[in-house]
Amino acid sequence: MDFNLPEDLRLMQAAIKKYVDQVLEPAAVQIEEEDAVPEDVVEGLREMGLFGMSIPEEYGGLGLDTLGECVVYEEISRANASVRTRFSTNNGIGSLGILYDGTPDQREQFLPPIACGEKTIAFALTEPDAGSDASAIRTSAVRDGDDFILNGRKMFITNGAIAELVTVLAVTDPQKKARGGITAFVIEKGTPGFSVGKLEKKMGLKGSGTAELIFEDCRVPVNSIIGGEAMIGKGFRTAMRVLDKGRLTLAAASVGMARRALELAVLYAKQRVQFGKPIGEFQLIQGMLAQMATEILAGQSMVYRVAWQKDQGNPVRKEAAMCKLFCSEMLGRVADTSLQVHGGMGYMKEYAIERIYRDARVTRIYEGTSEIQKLVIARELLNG
Ligand code: COS
Repeated sequence: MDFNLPEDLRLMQAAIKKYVDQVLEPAAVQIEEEDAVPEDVVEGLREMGLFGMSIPEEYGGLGLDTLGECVVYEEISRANASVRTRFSTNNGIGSLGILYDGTPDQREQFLPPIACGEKTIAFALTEPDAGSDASAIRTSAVRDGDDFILNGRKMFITNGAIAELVTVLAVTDPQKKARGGITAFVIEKGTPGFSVGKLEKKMGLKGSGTAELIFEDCRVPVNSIIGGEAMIGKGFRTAMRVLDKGRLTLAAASVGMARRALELAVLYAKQRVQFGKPIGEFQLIQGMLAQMATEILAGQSMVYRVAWQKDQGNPVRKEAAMCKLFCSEMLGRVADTSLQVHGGMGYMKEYAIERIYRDARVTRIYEGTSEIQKLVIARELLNG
């Protein structure tokens, strides 16, 4: 077994680390206050090719494998969780359906502008009455000649307000639902009947826009179906495959955030003097640091191994759910412990751990709650 990252990946990791330290860290306060990722930061992400890091080179992407993608997400997430979400939908949940199941024409048309970051793509599955129970979506797509007419509302859509393209899951056969009744469409901004609704105000992830999308008699041609006619009714499976990968990359991001929380705790433990010595000299603090570091290594090892397993062509549905479950829960514990090491200072906005603590909370919820991950794991154990 060789646990060394390939040379080209190590170079990329080093370049991103530099970008994080020189550009993203200093921009963190601005992102938080303005609740937006500044355009010069977005341009920097474009220049590094990050909008298309997992998209094959033939479509203008970097063509990184899953391990490479996880390493990048981990490194970027050390700085800021919302910067990751700015480009992650282009690599993951937004574009993957087109990559997996799109027609050759759809790939040619949509992937190059997504890969270079000229266009942002979002993924619209969740609805007010369909969160964990994804197959309960109600947005309908009714056939009318060579068109489909969509009606319904999507909520909590990351990048929804800024996206030029959206992958939308809609019901084409209410009787069949998840088994042949849900279809995936790719819909362009500006299509009559498609509009952006409410922008959410969130506890954390400031800078990552979360929007409601509204479809009112939105007419789209049959060739908006990802994969064309042949894929009518097969969209739920596409969405689930997309989420399998999304869960793994989110686990990698959780590891990156946890690493940052630990770095901050170590720094603080060395600097903060109480009872006449740095608090890092007290065994109770040392115990916290040791526990955090150990859990991070466990999470990172899982992610790298499962990413490698996926890159070998193995199914990883259960393992991706395990990574998401463990790493997001681990991040919750690490962020909490790091804040505890900071004491009262950690509760103050001027310390980065306050933001990380809030940003961490949603990782146990989005792209499938911890409870859904357990359900996926248990089903595989019992039925696999
Ligand atoms: N890959 C490929 N196909 C999958 C799949 C996967 N990971 N998971 C399910 N499917 C297929 C099943 O094989 C089944 O098709 P067949 O009957 O043809 O075999 C179909 O999809 C329905 O699957 P299932 O019966 O498991 O559906 P359920 O309604 O019971 O729900 C869960 C499945 C709970 C796993 C799903 O609703 C889910 O992931 N929920 C969470 C949604 C989520 O993560 N939301 C976050 C917001 S989106 S960013």
